[in-house]
Amino acid sequence: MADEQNRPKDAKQRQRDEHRAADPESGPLTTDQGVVVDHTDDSLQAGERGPTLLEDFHFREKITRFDHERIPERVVHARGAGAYGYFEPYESCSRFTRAAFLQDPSVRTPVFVRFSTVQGPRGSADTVRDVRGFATKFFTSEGNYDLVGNNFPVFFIQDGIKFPDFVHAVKPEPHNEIPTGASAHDTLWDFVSLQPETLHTIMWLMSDRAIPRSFRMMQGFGVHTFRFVTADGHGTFVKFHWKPKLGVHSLVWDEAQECMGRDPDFNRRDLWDAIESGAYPEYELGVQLVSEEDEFAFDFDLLDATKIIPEEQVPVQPIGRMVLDRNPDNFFAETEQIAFHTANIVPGIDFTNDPLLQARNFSYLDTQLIRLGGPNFAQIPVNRPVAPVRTNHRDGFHQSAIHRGVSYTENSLTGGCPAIAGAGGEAFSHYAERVDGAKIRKRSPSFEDHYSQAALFWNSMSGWEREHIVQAFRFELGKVATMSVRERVVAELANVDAELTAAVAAGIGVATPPAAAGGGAAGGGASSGRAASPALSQENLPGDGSIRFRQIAVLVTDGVDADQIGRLKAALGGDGAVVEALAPQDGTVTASDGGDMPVDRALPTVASVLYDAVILPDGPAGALASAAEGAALRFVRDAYRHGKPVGALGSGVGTLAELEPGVRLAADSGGVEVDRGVITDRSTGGPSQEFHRAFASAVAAHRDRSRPSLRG
Ligand code: HDE
Repeated sequence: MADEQNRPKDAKQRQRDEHRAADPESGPLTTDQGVVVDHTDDSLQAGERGPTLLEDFHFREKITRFDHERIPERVVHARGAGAYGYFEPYESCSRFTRAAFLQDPSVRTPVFVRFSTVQGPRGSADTVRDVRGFATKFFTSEGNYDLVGNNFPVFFIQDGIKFPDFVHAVKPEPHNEIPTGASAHDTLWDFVSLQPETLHTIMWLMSDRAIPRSFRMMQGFGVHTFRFVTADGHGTFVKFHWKPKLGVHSLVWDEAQECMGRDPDFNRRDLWDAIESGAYPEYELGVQLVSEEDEFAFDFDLLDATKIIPEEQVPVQPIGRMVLDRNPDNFFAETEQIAFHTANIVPGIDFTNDPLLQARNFSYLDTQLIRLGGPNFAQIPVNRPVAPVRTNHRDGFHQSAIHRGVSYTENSLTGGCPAIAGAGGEAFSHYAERVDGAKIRKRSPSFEDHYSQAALFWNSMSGWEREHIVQAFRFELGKVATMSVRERVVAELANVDAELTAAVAAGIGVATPPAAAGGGAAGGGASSGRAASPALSQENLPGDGSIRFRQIAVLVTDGVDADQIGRLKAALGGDGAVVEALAPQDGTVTASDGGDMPVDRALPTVASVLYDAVILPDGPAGALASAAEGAALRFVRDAYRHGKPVGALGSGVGTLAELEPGVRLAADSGGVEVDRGVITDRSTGGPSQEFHRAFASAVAAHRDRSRPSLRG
């Protein structure tokens, strides 16, 4: 926080200063009217045991204000976490867009990003299986630009008119409001079974992409095809991609479920703490560009939001980077009141006729009107553009500007101001796309193929990713009570891949249907063409090898070598990781030299699922196992079966074998051994540089996929 005060402020941060409430330390408690209050713990009453008096304006104001604290939560994406930061382009993008914030690498544009889950209410757990929202507001010099994306590149439906149906299906069942934050129930799968267009995105939802380890470790996508426009009016189709510097990493389902109980704020806390500690999350913005001449060069429609453009066909070009470096001051004022709108665009960016995007361009403004209680929500500090605002809009609920002068165009009384810029120059002008056609309520035939890209996704997955997808389908469909729904989903899967279908069917008590001829491929579903896009596999998104703000547990007990713990903390902490000494109880442990060594946390208050890796240091073998009464044992077993890096030093190797008898240890070579993410060094005194390097690279790789327990 001290650092926060010293850093130079951008335009948005300076604007926030103007709106910060009075510092509580600057004077005594007052009413909303500024009257100083003498006492706030007892209401005004007639006599010591008498009734409360209506004239107690402080009491009435305090209670009324409390009664009115809540506003409607977002109908979708209710649970979220946000942060401020900046965006800077690598070089001028003037060849394909005139957008001012994409021109000058020396200009940083302030941003606010809100990450979210979709289905659950504000108080639901973070680690549910769900799409994650990735919404960015750029406070550009030409006005606010909102890129309201998700961590999947595709969506469940093709036309926005179906959105209420989809959301009603995925939300908890209407009669009992169960399940919270989960898609594993009848209505969602009934909808899926009847709407083949959902299938591609359902494949993503069943993959580990739906349970990210961290908001810092997931991709973001604009989903729709948008349009870039140059200064001379030339249009280019564009898809937006955010790529995290730390790579794309996920939880496994067992961990995700346990996290919901151990720390329902798992992702939110990670984002907050990482920023507080200075480990700023960073993402690269990339674009896929398609010239207008190539609009019909694909075997899918660019306007269909259930399709990706495979990166092997159109490479992603990096154009800039975004860093999130400030937490908000107040969750409600900022993260809750931020109002995104897909129609907030700036000169140089425009829409396409994607029917999902067109619907969103109506919905987001409409939703803010009800959620934020009227049309003046752009005046809420977090939403205020840093570009000047001069409108003729007036009045309405919560008007906070004191407008002067007349409010119509044209006028002669205020000198014709605000002036009309006219076409060209700094003004936004809509891209002059030629459109003509009959009014029809009909889906374009070019949107018809629902299976090829579902199969493309499946074909692109590595072995472990496929196993996790099968397990996810089995879990979700296994929770569906209506057998005919399970059967219909499996019948749909038969259009994607025969192996997938058989594996899912076998787990949920449904007969394997005959292989469908869907997607035009006889016998094996659409996958039999075996087209694959390696860019879709998380295996190919490892990140920059950094372990910034990864959480590493070191299990300690009396007799531990305190110097070794210090060296571990220095080495891995030097890489940016957080290294914590966990002991059976809080306070201190007695180190081998007889001194007290501070403990960071008591083992019973944490769990392996909250850490990325664990180390058993040198110390009396077995002491930890007996002292921790199961907490250490469970910790190490969970870390091992979840494929996390496990390190052991000196006699810690013996402790590891005692705690997890299933562990496979490489033969003692007298140095550092690495076997399937288990890094050991039986010599005393470490960690050696070699151990440090091997362990850090295992943490950066996130997980060893070959542990038998992970293979289902
Ligand atoms: Fe949204 N969506 N959406 N959505 N969406 C909302 O707006 C909607 C869609 C996304 O952190 C709502 O302010 C419709 C796709 C994010 O504040 C609402 C359709 C994508 C967020 C709404 C879609 C998204 C929202 C609810 C189909 C990814 C959270 C509250 C036509 C590209 C933004 C709000 C935040 C929020 C409507 C589909 C992403 C109701 C009608 C596709 C990240 O306006």
